[in-house]
Amino acid sequence: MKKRVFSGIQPTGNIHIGNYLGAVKNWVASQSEYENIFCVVDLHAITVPQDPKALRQKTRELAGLLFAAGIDPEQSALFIQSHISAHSELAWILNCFIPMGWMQRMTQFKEKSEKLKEQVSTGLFDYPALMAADILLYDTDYVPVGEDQKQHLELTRDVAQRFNAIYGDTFKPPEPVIAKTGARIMGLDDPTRKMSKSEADPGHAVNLLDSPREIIHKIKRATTDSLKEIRFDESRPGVNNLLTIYQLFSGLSREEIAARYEGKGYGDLKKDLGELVVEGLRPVQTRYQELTQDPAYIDSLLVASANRIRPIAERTLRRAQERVGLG
Ligand code: ATP
Ligand code: LTN
Repeated sequence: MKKRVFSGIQPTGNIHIGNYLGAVKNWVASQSEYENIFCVVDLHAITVPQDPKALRQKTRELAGLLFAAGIDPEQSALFIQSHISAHSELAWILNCFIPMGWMQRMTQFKEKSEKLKEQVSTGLFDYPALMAADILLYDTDYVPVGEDQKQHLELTRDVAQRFNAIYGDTFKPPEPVIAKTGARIMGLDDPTRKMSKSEADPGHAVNLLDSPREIIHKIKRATTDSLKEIRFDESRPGVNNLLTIYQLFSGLSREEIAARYEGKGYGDLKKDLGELVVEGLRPVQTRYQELTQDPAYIDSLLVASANRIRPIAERTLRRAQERVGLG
């Protein structure tokens, strides 16, 4: 029996190389080893204000990009969260016994709510309960995510264990899988903050659909420091971030990269990195253009996936409903 992997990604903003290197590339690489379920989490997206038309379009665009990046519909399920109502239904049950104090500790909520101020919804606060439902519905073994999701995964494990302690064995506590390199790609404009979809500055992130010109321009303008030497060094976040991106797109070791840039300047590194990223994203972009010629095909793949895995989710939901005395 293959172990089961579940992960999700929000159809908000533009998918960037942080999402790609920290999450999607790893999902693609380990597809044959596991039974995979990947989810475009549109219910999570509406925790912050969205334009309805744009959300529907972004959801399809993201699904197309995930297929283009190598998610193979033969090996992996890829579906839209709102197509399986068990996600919302289990989230409600979990809501009713997750202590408020656990939720109040979530740093992502604190960060996002500071930015949104009076627009903060109850759904944003409750985001981790829905995420726990996503994962627990499928008896997930592993959840590959970027570093920023670690706390939500810990909460999910705690939720499973607490529920099991109260009602008897119901949920499988999942294990997070966080890559050693690339789990936290930083913003190009400000390398002290994580690269994020919801950042407005156009120089912040390289998006998967950026043109070669845009990619080269953004990398050229990336913030570094006034020192000269090019080496991996956590205390120099700008150059460290560029070198990490270089490492992941080139497949070279840190030592090989350090040797290659000995005695060279930031200009050389940025020029080469721009070209490397352009070439690295080219196959994804080409495949995306091909796939989107036929939007109905993408939709049919999403629906087929949802139909295939819905019974798993419904079985778990029923188990939880029975345990708490519903129905
Ligand atoms: P936002 O910052 O607007 O919340 P996001 O960029 O974090 O969005 P998500 O859809 O929330 O995007 O994340 C999808 C996946 O990408 C998750 O596994 C997440 O951990 C990972 N991820 C997000 N940002 C980065 C980053 N800067 N570096 C590495 N992985 C990342
Ligand atoms: N919260 C995640 C997206 C997400 C997810 C999930 C990831 C929603 N449900 C389940 C893994 C498993 C994010 O913001 N990156």
